Amino acid sequence: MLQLLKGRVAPVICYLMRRHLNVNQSRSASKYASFSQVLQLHEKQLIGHAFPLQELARHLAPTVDTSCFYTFQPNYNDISTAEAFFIQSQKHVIDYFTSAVRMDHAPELSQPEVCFLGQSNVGKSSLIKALFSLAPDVEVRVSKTPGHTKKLNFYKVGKFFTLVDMPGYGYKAPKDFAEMVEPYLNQRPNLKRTFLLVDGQTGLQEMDNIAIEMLEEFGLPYVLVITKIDRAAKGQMARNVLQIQEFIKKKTYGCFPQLFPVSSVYYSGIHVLRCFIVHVTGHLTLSS
Ligand SMILES: Nc1nc2c(ncn2[C@@H]2O[C@H](COP(=O)(O)OP(=O)(O)OP(=O)(O)O)[C@@H](O)[C@H]2O)c(=O)[nH]1
Ligand SMILES: [Mg+2]
Repeated sequence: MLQLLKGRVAPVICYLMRRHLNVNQSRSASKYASFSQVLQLHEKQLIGHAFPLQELARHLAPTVDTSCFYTFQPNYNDISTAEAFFIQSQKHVIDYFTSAVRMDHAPELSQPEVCFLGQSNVGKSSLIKALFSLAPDVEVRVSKTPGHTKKLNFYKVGKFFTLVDMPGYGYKAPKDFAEMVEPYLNQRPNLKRTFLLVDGQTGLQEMDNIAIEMLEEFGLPYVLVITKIDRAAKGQMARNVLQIQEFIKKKTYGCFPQLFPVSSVYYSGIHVLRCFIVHVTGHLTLSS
């Protein structure tokens, strides 16, 4: 699959480049929380930051079908409009609301909801934290230790929608993971979209396939988000993205055809994902 990349760069150079990039980026990561700051970048950097899939497409051979990379294509105005939903004000409160360990403890809410599912440590809580980076008072706990999130945690975005952080499956998953998560997914009436997170370094793993089977069986609409893209080398990313796109095309019904690659550390892909969330919860129609 590596031969799909236009040119090969020696792994050592790749590694040094990434290290260099990471050092420089880490100094200024929070600078890019807002799309208005990303818009200040030169076009090439802007695309790389805001549209990681399009950046990846530039490095693929022209024979590779990348049409699904462009299924959801907001323009800059759409992205800025959507971002306003994630900015806190007196009238628009963004905050942790409550937690639940069982479906019958979940709050009854009429506003649309989206949830974040994936293996323990894949970056669910970090992603929610990154989405809320323009509302820094919202406390979202992340940890290096897998199995950190133990409950369904509900975060309200004003009157508009709710984000739900979930415990992870796999290593160190809470014992009652299935009893907590399956009824939620199967019965939640206001659940508009499930975001299933997959690590960009490893691609789909056995446990992810089981989660996908469950989502398919429940007939839920879901989206695959590729996490930690700042850690994955370009070749590795390309291989995983193309394999996953192929899998979606051939084996799934409920999965959105486009992947959403993100880095919660550098906010790459976060602005488009905010826009997608506002769109699927019914608060934004794309202008083109
Ligand atoms: N480099 C990098 N690290 C990340 C990213 N997202 C998460 N991490 C790290 O991955 C680890 C796990 O992150 P969490 O967000 O707590 O993962 P989680 O999926 O919520 O894990 P559980 O609650 O245990 O299921 C932490 O050390 C994060 O800092 C990312 O985009 N880039
Ligand atoms: Mg967590």
